[in-house]
Amino acid sequence: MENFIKEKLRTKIIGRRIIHYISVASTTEIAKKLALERAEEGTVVIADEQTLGRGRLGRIWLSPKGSLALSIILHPSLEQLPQLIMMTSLAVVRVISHLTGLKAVIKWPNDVLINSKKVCGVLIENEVEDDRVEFAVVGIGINVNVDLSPFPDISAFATSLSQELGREIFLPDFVVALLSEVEKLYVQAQAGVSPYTEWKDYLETLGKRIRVKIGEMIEEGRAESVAEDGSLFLRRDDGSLTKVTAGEVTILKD
Ligand code: BT5
Repeated sequence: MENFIKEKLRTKIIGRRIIHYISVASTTEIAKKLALERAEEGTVVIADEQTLGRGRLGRIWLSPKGSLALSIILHPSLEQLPQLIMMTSLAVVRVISHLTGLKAVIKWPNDVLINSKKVCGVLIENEVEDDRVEFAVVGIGINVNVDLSPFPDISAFATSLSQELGREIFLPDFVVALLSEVEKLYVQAQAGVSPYTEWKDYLETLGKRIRVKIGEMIEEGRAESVAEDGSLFLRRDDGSLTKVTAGEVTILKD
């Protein structure tokens, strides 16, 4: 897989080094270890299968064979840090659209959905010291060629590209397109062009009544808008407005 990717990839930063595993606990865990050992920016860790894939807040991300699990080491500025989640989910939506024609949308803050079902999760982990980003690890998990029916914990609200398409897609081509798209958006962000406007257009959460779980706290209201740093403005039922930077969203009935 890595030879195919290296041959086809025309990027300058992302994929300078590609480390491919058949099975690992978590590509993000490995990428973080490498980043702490000063691995160069653009290093990509990719696995055919993860045995302990990580979601946010200690949750588990299931990555059986056929799905895509990869993590990218980046060195963004502090200002670019909040844009990483936007550029990554936007890159995933664009690539799904280009390669399959399927319409994907973004559920704030980090999910990509097709037909209201989760097809991809993004996890950004970073290390900041004295206002300097030491590194960020962008973790992307996508259900590409998987049948999720043997996974009852998620099969009701998750889907895969092959399930939606009725056929499998060539995974290495998908990886090349994804890394290229993330790089394009990353280079643009470095030149001062934020992914914000296009990202916002794909946000299915806006305008909906939602419940957000923020740690132990719960807020309810209408998702009114998003700020340039990606945080969400929620209009509570009493008319007051609150800004949410992270949380777990449930869409409520109107
Ligand atoms: C995420 O967390 O959605 C981020 C997932 C990031 C995974 C990538 S894979 C490469 C890299 N290496 C890692 O170890 N992680 C990253 P969160 O928003 O917390 O969602 C987790 C929840 O999604 C779980 O509690 C399940 O309900 C659901 N889930 C788990 N596996 C899933 C899957 N394959 N497809 C759809 N939903 C899933």
